[in-house]
Order: sequence, then C-alpha cells, then structure tokens
Amino acid sequence: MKNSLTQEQKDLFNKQGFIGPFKLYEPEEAKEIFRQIRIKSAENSNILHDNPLNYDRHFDIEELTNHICHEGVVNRLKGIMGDDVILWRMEYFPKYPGSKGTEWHQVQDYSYATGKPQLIPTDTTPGTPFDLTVWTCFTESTRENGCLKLMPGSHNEMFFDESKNPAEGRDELYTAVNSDTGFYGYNFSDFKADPNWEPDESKAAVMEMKPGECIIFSARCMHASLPNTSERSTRFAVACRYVQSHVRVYPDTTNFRAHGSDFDLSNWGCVQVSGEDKFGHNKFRTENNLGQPFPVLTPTE
Ligand SMILES: O=C(O)CCC(=O)C(=O)O
Repeated sequence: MKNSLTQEQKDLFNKQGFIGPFKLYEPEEAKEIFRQIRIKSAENSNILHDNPLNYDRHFDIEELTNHICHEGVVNRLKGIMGDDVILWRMEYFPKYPGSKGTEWHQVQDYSYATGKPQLIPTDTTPGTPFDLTVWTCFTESTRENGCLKLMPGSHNEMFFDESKNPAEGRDELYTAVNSDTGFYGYNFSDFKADPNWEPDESKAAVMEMKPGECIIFSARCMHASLPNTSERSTRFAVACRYVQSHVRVYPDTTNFRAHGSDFDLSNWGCVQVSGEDKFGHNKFRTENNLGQPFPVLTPTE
C-alpha cells in the first residue's frame, strides 16, 4: 500500500502524539491549490454552511473534495486508526501578517465549543486514538509567519478540561470583538485543569513546513502556533478531522454551534474515506454539492 506508515513511524506517533511532516503535494502544486481555494472560497453559491470560518468546504471546492481523500493522508491514517476511517469536519486555519499565535490547547471530544460533546466514541481500543487531525499547509509555514507547535507526549495526560465554563466564546458570550482571542473567540487558558500550570515551551516541537506538507496529530496532543510577525507572508493551513467509524459525530444535534457560527446540519454528512461503516451511527455523503463523488480509495491502493 502506497504511503502507509512504517512500524517505526507508528511507534513514534504513539510516543509523541503526532507524526510528520509528510509531503502530499509538490510546493508548486500546493500553491496552485491554495490559489484555487482562495478564488473558490469567495463564491458561496454551493456552500454547505455559510460561515466566515469556512467549515466543510470539501462539499463545494473540488480541490478539497480530493484533498480529504488523498491517499497519502488516508493510508497513513489507516496505519494508526485501522481500516474504517471517516472524515467528519474540515476547517481553514489562516494566519495573516500581524495575527496572534493560537494558544496551547488540547481537545478530546470538542465539548469546549458548546459544553456538549461533538464526538462520542462507542467502541474504543486502549492506546488507539479515535480522532485524528491532518493539518496540511498550502503555503510556507515558518517561525516568522506562525508555524504549528506540538508538545511531544502530551496526549497521555489532559492538562485542559473541556467541561469547564469559559469566560467568553460560547453562544451569547461570543462577540465579534472577542473573536480575536488566541483561540477563535475563546481564551483556551479558561480550560486549564490547574489555572496556575504553564506549558514548558522549551519542550515544544516547532514545525516549520513547506507548502504541500502535512502533520498528523491527536487533538489530545497539546498544540498551538506562533504569531505571524511577518510583513506580508500569510500562512494558510487546512485541518481535516477524521474518526474511527464507531464514533457518534454531532450526537443528538441538529445545529452545530462554535466560534460564533451556527450551522444547520440537515445536509451535512460524514465521508467514509476508507473501509466501511459497521455501526450505523452517522449520516454519510458520497458526493459533494457539485455532484462530484468523493474519490475513495480501493483497499489495495
Ligand atoms: O493552525 C493553527 O494555528 C491551529 C490549528 C489547530 O488548533 C487545529 O488544527 O486544531
């Protein structure tokens, strides 16, 4: 199988909580994809949820329809999560010149957003993550323009508690003014399990990356990014979030609320990027809003 992980890479993932960078696209190809994403993101006629954060644009931008199913992503995920893999969500992470860094955070079931879990696992295997993020950079990602940072080994202990109530960020607490916090409307430090604890920056892995490279990480692994202190260099990444198929996604939820947005989930569905659904917990979509099928791999590819 092309682009699967070696045993050594799987062991490293288990130790660190992340693995990469891996090249998915040549730099020139990645820059062209970014150009297309920028042009097409301005056009909302086929968008699934009309929202400023550009959630789930794999439903109306062909390059992202293909990206979520990229064999360099899916085959590596299979090595960690097993054969049955679902994409449940995708979002943009731009960092413009002058933007703040993203605060350190750790996420387990995404309940920080509303107080309700967005993921409920039903059949976990100890030591195997049920949720993984693939963070792909379509521009250069440098110390100057705000590259990603990860804290190796932090996936083994939760330093943040998503069940806490933040001082701002949720529903009526969200305002356009506080959207410019270090975490998209929230101060993630409100969720610290011990308010006096501080992460040890000297242990952080600072991930400078070329356009077209990706990192795979567990959201339980503490992650953040540097501020963009450059004059003109935008850093643009796309985070694709995948789960094992036993996970109930957006359980008992008709509307998804986070970061000042509220989306009706009626036309939303997960995408089975590998294997099959043996649980029947979730809704699925097999094509995007343009009628293009998601290009799911055959088992041997
Ligand atoms: O790109 C960033 O600055 C943060 C990314 C992040 O928090 C995520 O992908 O979950």
